[in-house]
Amino acid sequence: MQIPHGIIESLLNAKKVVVFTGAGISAESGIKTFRDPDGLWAKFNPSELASVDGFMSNPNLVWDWYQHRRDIIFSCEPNPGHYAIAEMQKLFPKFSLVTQNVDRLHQRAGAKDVIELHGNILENYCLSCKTPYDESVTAEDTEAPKCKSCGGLVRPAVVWFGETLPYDALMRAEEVSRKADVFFTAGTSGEVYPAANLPIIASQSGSVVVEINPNETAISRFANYCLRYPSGEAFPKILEEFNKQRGIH
Ligand code: BJW
Ligand code: ZN
Repeated sequence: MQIPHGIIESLLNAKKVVVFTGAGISAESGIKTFRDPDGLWAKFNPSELASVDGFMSNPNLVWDWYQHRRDIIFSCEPNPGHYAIAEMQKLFPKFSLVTQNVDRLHQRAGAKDVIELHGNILENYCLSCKTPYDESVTAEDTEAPKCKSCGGLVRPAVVWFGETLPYDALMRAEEVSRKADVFFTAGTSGEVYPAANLPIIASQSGSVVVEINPNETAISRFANYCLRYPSGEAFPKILEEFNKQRGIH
């Protein structure tokens, strides 16, 4: 794989770097994406499984689906893409990692201060009173637990369709995107808003936008460079080239 020199040159001059990730970054860890031909939404209905209405109609079905996905995530490991991004974080004065992923694999690879736009799948809270539910849940818990404070239904701490994103996370993500010298968008289809605005904001603010995705996406046209490779190969290669060149500079 050849990394265009313009990407490395931009990184050598960059003070502020943003990496924005989606489900594709975890694909090489064995976690399914949503919109690929074998993705979750090819088999499951998002309005049944990823909305408050769906959860209210059939809480135990939704809970069980998330328990199943948690089991898969626990059995998976971060891949070379996650590790290379965590390494890159140490190399720039200002580096922000913004993810739509709920799997916490970036953190398990050592990344710090990850901005999570769509929550996380490991925690839970009460649908009614919003109190965090700190009891540990195991694969045997196939029914949605009840809140200890109000008896309401406990749900996973992810962001479903129709729900607003965590305000602070979204504000920080938009701000770092506006200020980025180099902005990577990796493993995301760019179909889901408001997250998909971030590469557009970066592009309109003059960042060098690099897309890492084997396939063309809704946001490819905003990218200065498109690397059509899996992120588990592209990020380690970028890191290697960058380290080589920075030794020379
Ligand atoms: C690889 C690879 C490898 C493969 N290496 N790459 C019309 C216009 C604008 C907005 C809307 C609209 N209609 C409705 C909306 C709003 C809606 C939305 O955007 N819908 C669109 C689908 C049309 N958005 C919302 O509802 C959001 N909230 C909101 O807008 O609040 C304001 C509001 C409130 C009330 C009313 C109206 C507005 C919330 C969105 C929440 C998204 N939640 C999910 C589920 C999380 C929980 C869970 O995990 O179950 O988040 S959906 C799912 O999609 C998940 C993801 O984070 C998100 C994005 O997906 P992602 O990461 O891009 O994955 P894929 O599968 O789409 O793409 C994977 C990519 O990887 C592909 O391109 C592959 O090629 C690539 N790939 N292998 C690199 N090895
Ligand atoms: Zn409650």
